[in-house]
Amino acid sequence: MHLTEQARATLRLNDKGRYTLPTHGLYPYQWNWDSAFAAWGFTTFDPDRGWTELETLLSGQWDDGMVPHILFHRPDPGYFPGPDVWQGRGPIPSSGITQPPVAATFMAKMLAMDPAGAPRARALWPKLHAWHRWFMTWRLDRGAVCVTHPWEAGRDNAPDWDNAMRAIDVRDVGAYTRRDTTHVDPAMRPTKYDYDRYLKLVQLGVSVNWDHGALAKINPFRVADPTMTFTLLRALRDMITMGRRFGEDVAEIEDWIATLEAGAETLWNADMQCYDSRDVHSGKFNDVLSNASALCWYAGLNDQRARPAIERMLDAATYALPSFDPAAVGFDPLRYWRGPTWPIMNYLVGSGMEEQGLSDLGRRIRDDTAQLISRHGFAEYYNPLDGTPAGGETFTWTAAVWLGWAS
Ligand code: 9WN
Repeated sequence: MHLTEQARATLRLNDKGRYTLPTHGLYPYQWNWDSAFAAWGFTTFDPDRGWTELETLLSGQWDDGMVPHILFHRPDPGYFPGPDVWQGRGPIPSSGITQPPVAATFMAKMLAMDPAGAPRARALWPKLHAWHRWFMTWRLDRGAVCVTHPWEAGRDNAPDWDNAMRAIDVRDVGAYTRRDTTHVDPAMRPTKYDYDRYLKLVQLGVSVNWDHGALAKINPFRVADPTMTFTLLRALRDMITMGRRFGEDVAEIEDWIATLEAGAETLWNADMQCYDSRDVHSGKFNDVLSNASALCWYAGLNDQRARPAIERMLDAATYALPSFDPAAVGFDPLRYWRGPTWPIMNYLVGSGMEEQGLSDLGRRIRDDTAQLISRHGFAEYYNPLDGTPAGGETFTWTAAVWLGWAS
């Protein structure tokens, strides 16, 4: 079967009717940013199904505007922590945190591919607007967007969180059974040290019924994050373009963009020459060079300062952009967000580079991603040194990246 047909078959395989799983087994629910990729991937061959995906995602929106990172449509014992642990308070059982807000940007892409979907996009626009307002209300620190849980950033065990994770007291976290390590090799996954802290943060959220104001007061983990800041910045730009077309008032969004642009500058680590996460409690940078810095171009910033460090990371890898600097202590080419290269990030970074005139680097990331997929299939992520596929197989976002960009 030709790869494009295989990619379509992968989306169909993971399709649960109105939403798409990232992959069977390991991730048996609807995840937020995965779903935006699924919607876009479907739109390349079945736009109606693409729009339905976004509609389902936004049907899980909480009263306060937050769109959860996981929607637990149907219980599945194969994943931990499930709905009973999270106790989200939305219309559909959910987690209590969100994920990088890429959905508006993918909606704009879908609209360009399928202009007939305009009425559906128009109906979703206010919901996305409310979600973005939620970020601006609850999550800013000096204009940069904060995460309150490593899972929220979508880059779970990235070294960015190591300092903040150390401050979490896990003595009373209790016993629990992980399920992820029954699906994939534990060497590719976050450690027990990480999971104890992930769980503790969930327990803290539940203890205040996911009241964002109350949680901010007791949460030891609050990190201003380039991924969140840059994805929101980009989403807002796309919201303005779509909002004008739909006759919406976009003045407020223009103000938000100015706030986030100033906030992005507070994430520039001049010593490291990269955008870096900043621990809100200590006020210090984490001194981590990761692929998140390279999202500045996706955010619409024409920033030449960030190029040399990213180019160094690319040169140190054989395939595409590693998630963590290969020259740094602790780089691990197989362990999740501490080294591997990820199609989801490669697309966001690579397409942003192409838009901002760094086409040589963007093309390189695109070609490498295409090579990884054609040699090793639609894996969740890959070893950037030798291309070994890792994590879940038949992965939705990798299939979508093939259909929308790499093919
Ligand atoms: C926790 C589904 C998700 C992705 C994240 C990725 C991973 C979950 C997990 O899988 O996180 O949210 O259990 O490891 O890190 O980016 O959305 O694919």
